[in-house]
Amino acid sequence: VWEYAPAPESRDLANLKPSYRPFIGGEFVDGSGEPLKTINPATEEVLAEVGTASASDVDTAVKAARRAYEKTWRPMPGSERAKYLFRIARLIQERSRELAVLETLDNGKPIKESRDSDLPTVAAHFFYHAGWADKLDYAGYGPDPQPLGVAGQIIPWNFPLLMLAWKIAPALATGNTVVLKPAETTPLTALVFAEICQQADLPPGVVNIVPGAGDIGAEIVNHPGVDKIAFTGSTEVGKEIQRAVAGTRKRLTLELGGKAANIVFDDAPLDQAVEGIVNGIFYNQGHVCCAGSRLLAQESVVDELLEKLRYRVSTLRLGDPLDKNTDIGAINSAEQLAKIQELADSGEAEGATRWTSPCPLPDRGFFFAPTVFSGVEQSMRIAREEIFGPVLSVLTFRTPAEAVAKANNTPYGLSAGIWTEKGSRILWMANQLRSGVVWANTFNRFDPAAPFGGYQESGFGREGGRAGLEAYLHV
Ligand code: TXE
Repeated sequence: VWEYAPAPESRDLANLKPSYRPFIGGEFVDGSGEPLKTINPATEEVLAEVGTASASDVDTAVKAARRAYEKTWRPMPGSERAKYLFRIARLIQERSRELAVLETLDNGKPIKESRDSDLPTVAAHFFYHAGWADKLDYAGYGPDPQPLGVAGQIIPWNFPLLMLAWKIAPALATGNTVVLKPAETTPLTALVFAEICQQADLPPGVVNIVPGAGDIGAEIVNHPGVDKIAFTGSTEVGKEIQRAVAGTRKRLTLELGGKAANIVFDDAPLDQAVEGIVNGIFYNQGHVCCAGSRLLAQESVVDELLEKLRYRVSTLRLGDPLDKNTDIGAINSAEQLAKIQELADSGEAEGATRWTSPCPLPDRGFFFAPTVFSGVEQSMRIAREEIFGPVLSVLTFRTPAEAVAKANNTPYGLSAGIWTEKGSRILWMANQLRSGVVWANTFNRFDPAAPFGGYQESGFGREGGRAGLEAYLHV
């Protein structure tokens, strides 16, 4: 019998922390927006009430960012900016346990992921960019490349703190100041990050955090004082932002949805591939823009691969995200759960074979059992649309050329995976695949030195590496 014990931490954090308010000009302020309640998706309990920003708070934040840009951050030598970024990186490490627990409570992701993957990668991102701050001339941009100014940054709920790091670290390293809006369902770690900015003595106005819903994101996008917009989220909203920015002087980078192919050849070490497939689609409940949501298996091995895969998936533990043995946590919101259910049902209705892991589901909270669809055709919605949940669609191919054609048969183009022993095939495939990232014999590996971003409707611009710096500089 499944016994679901509510996480004690969720009750401890039920009170409003003074910092769960907008952070503008170096201070936590009472936002004049309607307060929002953020819930723990594993228990459906209210975690905290968060003060939100209004349009006029966004205006104040942009002005604070502009002042900081002109008076302190832009004139400051890169070597000084680096010190602040190193300090922030170390404070993130010092507070990583608190941040990991809070991320898990607010987002629903397993603690072993937030502790062992999100938080170390967040810190690494700040360390990496701290290293660039005084070396931009070595990046080949001349002795003193100019920043863009004030960056408006809008992030989603799937990796709340990591997406913040991807946005804020390069912006600050290159001398820009920021106004960032976290997602409405996961604002908490961004506000602890604001506390860290205070602890690090970051000059007021360099980082401003404005919690709120999509309308506050739109206020940032449309504000005339913003020089650059960086957005990660749905393709739909990305297109809306692109339309809003068209005809203005604002620079734009978009990191949007995906429908990645994870391609397994018959010479691949299958057990290793199974681990990569599981990691590719079930990591973070599949709430990953680069998730390997389409498995393309060579026809000669599909039966063996499916058998191994179903066995392995049935061993995944689903449940309390704070339990360190949990592999699959909660779906972030009721809306996202409904979207996953609807798309999975469409797969069945369109004739694919549905297999669901026999794991028990808790009787409250938003959970969805790992699901594998076989016999999937390219025309089916589950092969075309981003599900953003723990649902894998399995298709087959015979030749490398057919694998490439099927992998590229998507309006997206964020990532892909290849599993084969043949190095020459990896190189040929990587060159043929229209996607920003190609992993070979691994999946979902992230490194701040490696540029990440999409082709086609997955967006444009890169985050990470040298290319990520260019997104915040006049080069
Ligand atoms: O995204 P939204 P949602 C995909 C995924 C998911 C779907 C919907 O398929 O199921 O999108 O998720 C802010 N102007 N991805 O609805 O709405 C919003 O407040 C400016 C993939 O959560 O795009 C939030 O901060 N901002 C993706 C952020 O945009 C606006 C990650 C993202 O929310 C806005 C998330 C507007 N008009 C979802 N409307 C990925 N690439 O990883 C909303 N926002």
